[in-house]
Amino acid sequence: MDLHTGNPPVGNLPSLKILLAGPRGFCAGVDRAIKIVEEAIRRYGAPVYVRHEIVHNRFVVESLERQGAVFVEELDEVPDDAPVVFSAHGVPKAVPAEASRRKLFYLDATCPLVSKVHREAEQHFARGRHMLLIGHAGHPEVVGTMGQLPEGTVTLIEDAAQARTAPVPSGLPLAFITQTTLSVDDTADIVAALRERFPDIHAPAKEDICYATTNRQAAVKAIANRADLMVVVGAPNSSNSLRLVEVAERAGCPRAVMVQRGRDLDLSLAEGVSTIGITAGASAPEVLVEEVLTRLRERFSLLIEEVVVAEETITFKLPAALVTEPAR
Ligand code: 10G
Ligand code: SF4
Repeated sequence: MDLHTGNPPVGNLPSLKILLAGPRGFCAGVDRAIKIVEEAIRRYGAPVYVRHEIVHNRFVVESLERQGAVFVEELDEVPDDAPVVFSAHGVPKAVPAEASRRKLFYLDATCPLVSKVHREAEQHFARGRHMLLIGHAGHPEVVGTMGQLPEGTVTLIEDAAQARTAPVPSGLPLAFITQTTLSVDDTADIVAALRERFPDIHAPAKEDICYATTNRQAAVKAIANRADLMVVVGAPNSSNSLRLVEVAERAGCPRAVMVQRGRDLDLSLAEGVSTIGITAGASAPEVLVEEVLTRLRERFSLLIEEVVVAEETITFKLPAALVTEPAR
């Protein structure tokens, strides 16, 4: 019996075991960000501009484009009379400041868990601490978090080697904060190196790596050593999805690949394999996981088992302007 469809094995197709990681796919911050764009289009009409991909997924971006969203990278591409939404990854303070100066109507889809890190950064700064931000250079969340504070007050730390050697200003108390989508294990190593070098460093009261990142990595670990191949549905610019590929391989899966769509999966990878694990990054909708299953059904009769390591019930409210304010 095919556990996913309830159907018996199809024809003479060879059977293939599928382990579906749970949780996988959309997190609460992504769900909220997409709803913000959809609701803005509904209230204000197209076009609604979005600064940066609302989340790092082409399928999501293209479906919002069809509804009337226009994606740009910078605010100067937004006309004065159009609403603009800032992406879920967060923006430097200069962005809303410039939007206000231009009297643009803007909605901030920054995930509340990223905004929480922004506030931590401000509080450390207010207490005179120099900040070490653990994260990946150039990633929009890192750009946004660094941009909460004046230039030169945050040092980016990308790995344990930098934690041991990066120059920091002398005589100032230190604190660290992190990007929300990092590898839990790599970050633990980096934090250990920082604590060894700076025993008095201030740490976040509660993990900056978010619940969704933590749960998706734990779910991959739970199935990695039972799978011959791990398929991660996600995009090459999606930090949290890239981490799932790494986590799978480090947790004992012989091979992990990322696919954006079902059609991207090279079926020859599944030949001679008995079990495939499947997960999806926080920005990848479940319909794309279903595409991967449909693709595999071209050659195999699937036996699907879902392995759930955590239940997620968290949701985030939409910005007040979309709940209370009448349409313009
Ligand atoms: O994993 P990253 O940060 O690259 O983003 P994403 O759009 O792929 O997934 C959702 C995560 C965020 C919005 C960053 S907190
Ligand atoms: Fe928010 Fe975490 Fe999702 Fe980022 S990955 S949008 S921090 S819930």
